[in-house]
Amino acid sequence: MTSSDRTAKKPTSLGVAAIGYAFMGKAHSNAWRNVASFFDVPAFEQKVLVGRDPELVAEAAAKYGWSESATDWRSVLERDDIHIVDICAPGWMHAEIAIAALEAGKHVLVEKPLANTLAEAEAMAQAAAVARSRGVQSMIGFNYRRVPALAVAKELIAEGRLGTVRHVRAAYLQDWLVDADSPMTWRLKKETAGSGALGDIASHAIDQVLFLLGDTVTEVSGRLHTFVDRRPGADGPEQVTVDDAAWATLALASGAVASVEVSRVAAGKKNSLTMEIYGDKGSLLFDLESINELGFMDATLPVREQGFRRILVNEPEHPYMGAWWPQGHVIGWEHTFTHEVRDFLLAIDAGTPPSPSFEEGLAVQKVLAAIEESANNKSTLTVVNY
Ligand code: SOE
Repeated sequence: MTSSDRTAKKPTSLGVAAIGYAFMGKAHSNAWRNVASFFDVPAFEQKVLVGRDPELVAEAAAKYGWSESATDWRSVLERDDIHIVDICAPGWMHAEIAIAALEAGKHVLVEKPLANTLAEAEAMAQAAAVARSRGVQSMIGFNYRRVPALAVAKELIAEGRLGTVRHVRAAYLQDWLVDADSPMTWRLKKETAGSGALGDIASHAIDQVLFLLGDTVTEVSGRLHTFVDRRPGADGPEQVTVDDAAWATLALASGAVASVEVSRVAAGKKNSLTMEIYGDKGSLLFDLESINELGFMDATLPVREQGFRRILVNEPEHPYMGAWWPQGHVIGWEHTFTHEVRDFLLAIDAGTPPSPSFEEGLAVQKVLAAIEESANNKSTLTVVNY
């Protein structure tokens, strides 16, 4: 089959392959397994789970609802019964698999960050544009766009309820590396992870700034820091080659300014993505550790009535919530992946490009690269070229 023959045809049931069965593979598998029980989505089948270790991947496939397992992703891409490839493998594998899958005519969902390097991200965005012209869709898994409270935040900002947004504080703080004896992992090596907290979690925070404000970044100043530069490896201490924490200020095309702060060594902060958005008519507060809540301050109210109110984002009127439980029956982190898979399936069915696209993933990657450049050069300003 030549690549020009690989225009997507509409099958009666979409065959899905997922690549990777660790943390993200498990989260995505859970979404594939549950999505049709709650949302009206086109017919699909969890066909095959791919991983390197034959026994472990077979065990994971059986546990997570996949019909089969496989160890060679290339042979899976050759199958006519596979229409969707969900890439949950680490970032260093994204570009090769995603580009091959798109060229094979498969719709691709890929975990964030898009890639470990700007060059790979650019090649992926290019491949996505070519595939899209043939009806083949692609999306990057910035799952926090599918938190109902953040989707409501975006609606309120777009409706002008905050007036002109002046500044944003975005922070993503974790503490899983606070112990200096915490062992070496692939996430702490530049060659496998690309960067540390920067690519892993600042990518989410930056994507949220762009998503919520519908804005673009023009200038960046950044700082990276590694607090523990050697960690126990299998044969003794090994060098950590990525950052533990990162800081940046971003100038946005609208004139707003965002601060971004991320850390894996913030003791007590387990998985706290906080977004604070301040406009001239109101403000919004969100914390992932209270995922069902959104704080809203309406500065157009009389001063004596002003103050942050807590919106419990659990009503059927709220995005995605009508499909779940009665009011007040809260949802959690895993639901964001179910929403992501639902939106991806609907976009494929409708033939409309889903968001966030690979191009949107590339925009985040450019900001990450600019933060790194600014930090390395100790320069106060790095211009982002869109
Ligand atoms: C680890 O820091 C991690 O699992 C990230 O890789 C995810 O993207 C984030 O959602 C939670 O933390």
